[in-house]
Amino acid sequence: MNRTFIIIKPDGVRRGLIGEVLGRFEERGLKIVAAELRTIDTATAIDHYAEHDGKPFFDSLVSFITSGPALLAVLEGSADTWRTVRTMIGATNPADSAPGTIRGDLGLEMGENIIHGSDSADSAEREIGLFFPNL
Ligand code: DAT
Ligand code: MG
Repeated sequence: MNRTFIIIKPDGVRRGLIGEVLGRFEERGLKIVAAELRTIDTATAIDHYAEHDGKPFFDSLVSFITSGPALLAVLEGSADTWRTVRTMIGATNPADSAPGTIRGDLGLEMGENIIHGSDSADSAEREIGLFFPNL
């Protein structure tokens, strides 16, 4: 069992894309082992995005991710699940996110880019602990 963490960001929830995005993971064969619709509080958002603290987009990133309900989920696969999910999400820059990926099919913005996915096994463990401490 190998897990990773995703957030369908407030833009994705607002646009009604929860089913579309979770459906892609389910069709791929990943199992949803936890899911919750939650408006992330500011302290948790700052902790989650700590690696970006000090960057010019940090404040807008935190206010965006806390701007409304987000869908938090833990996905489980057999191995390298974080990497499988990142590949399905696509590149951060919309100019580089390939068709067939979530961002490449559904988004066109650098900030409001629908979904977050952990970027390493260590990040996955840290983020699952931050958002689902009882899991
Ligand atoms: P990712 O979400 O692909 O892991 P990241 O961790 O580098 O990307 O950045 C986190 C989020 O911050 C990203 O989804 C969108 C926003 N962001 C990143 N770089 C940015 C930039 N140069 N300008 C504006 N927003 C940016
Ligand atoms: Mg990241």
